[in-house]
Amino acid sequence: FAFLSNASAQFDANYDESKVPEFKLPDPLKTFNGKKIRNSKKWESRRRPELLNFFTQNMYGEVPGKLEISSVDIQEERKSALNGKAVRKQVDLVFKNHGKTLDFTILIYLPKTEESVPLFVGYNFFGNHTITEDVDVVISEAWARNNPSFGIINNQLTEQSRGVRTNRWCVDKIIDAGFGLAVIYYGEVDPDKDDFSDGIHPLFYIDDQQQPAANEWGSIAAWSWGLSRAMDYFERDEDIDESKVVVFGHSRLGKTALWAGASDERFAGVISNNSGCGGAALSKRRFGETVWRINNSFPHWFCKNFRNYIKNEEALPVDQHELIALIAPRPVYIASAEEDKWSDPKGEFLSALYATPVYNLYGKKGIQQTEMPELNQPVQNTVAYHIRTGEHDVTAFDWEQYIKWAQKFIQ
Ligand code: GTR
Repeated sequence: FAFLSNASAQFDANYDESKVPEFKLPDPLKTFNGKKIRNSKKWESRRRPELLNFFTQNMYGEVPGKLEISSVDIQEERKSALNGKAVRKQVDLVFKNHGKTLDFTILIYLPKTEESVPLFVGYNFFGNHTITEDVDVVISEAWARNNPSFGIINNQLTEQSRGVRTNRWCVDKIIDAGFGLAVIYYGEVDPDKDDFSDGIHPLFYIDDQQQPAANEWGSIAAWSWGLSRAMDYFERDEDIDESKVVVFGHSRLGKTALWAGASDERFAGVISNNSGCGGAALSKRRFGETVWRINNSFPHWFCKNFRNYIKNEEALPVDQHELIALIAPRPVYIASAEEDKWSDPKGEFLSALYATPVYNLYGKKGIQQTEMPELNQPVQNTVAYHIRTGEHDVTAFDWEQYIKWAQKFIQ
């Protein structure tokens, strides 16, 4: 592909509703062979598996095998963190396969209580130490994308970026609401660059294999895999209620959260914050970022088979509303931002709406209005949606809504 910078890609993307192509959305309640699905049993035995298989083989890619945690190393545990209101743990998960090793660290804050607690888990973009001012959070040595405004040069994280993303993680609000928060630096699982010689992928290579096969995992599936391994750890940690773990992610990490929730049914709920193309937004609308753009700018995110749909979205036998439907009947929250046109807010809303018939099979309430809600007016059912004012970001408003919704549907 010719390289297109994100700025120029955004410039010539379609943002005109009248230029959205006409398209027919596949019916989540009709099998690829045209059989109507009338109940949750048939959904689970026939339709859900074929959809999951399609997304696995043609979009995110298959994980080529199983790998258990080799060892859990509690690097540090403090009974009194965040001014005494929380317990803090930094837990290192180590993986070994084919003579190679990978480890990643989960930073966990839990409210102080005797009970096991529900938890939000999500990745961060620039290291665990960015989400809090807490000076005891260890700085990752993994490769990071340069970001001079955070003092990140030479792909190394330093003390200078401590606390720079506190605005995106309302740790105090989360703890005060009785939830724990676990975060992981995504670069420890797979550095976000078009290079399959690093991160988790090589641990699965056979002989002199250099990269995944065309149906095998890109980076989004690799990051999702990491979340599932974190879940393996939560199952072992008595302070965490593993039946109440909500996976959260923003943007590319929102795509990751959706895929983690779809592919691993142990997650009790999913929050997609501004996930856009390849996440909650319908591909067939070709609004903002498209299948072509995303594979062009980020060739490593999806499996190679997904390239068959570049400028060919009409050939897709699925769309992203069916990714959301794979999460049913578990609660899912899709959120957009008004100025984040690149992520196609309307396409995100429509996905939530068109996933609703699958939730209805379980007697769960999805999105019941066909028009998008007003700005900053969340609709919170088992399927929830909001569009807030502002840009592509995670804000206190977003977290306030997620907490309120999770208190109702998860806690
Ligand atoms: C953009 C990309 C989006 C979204 C975003 C992000 O460059 O085009 O798909 O993932 O990055 O992750 O912030």
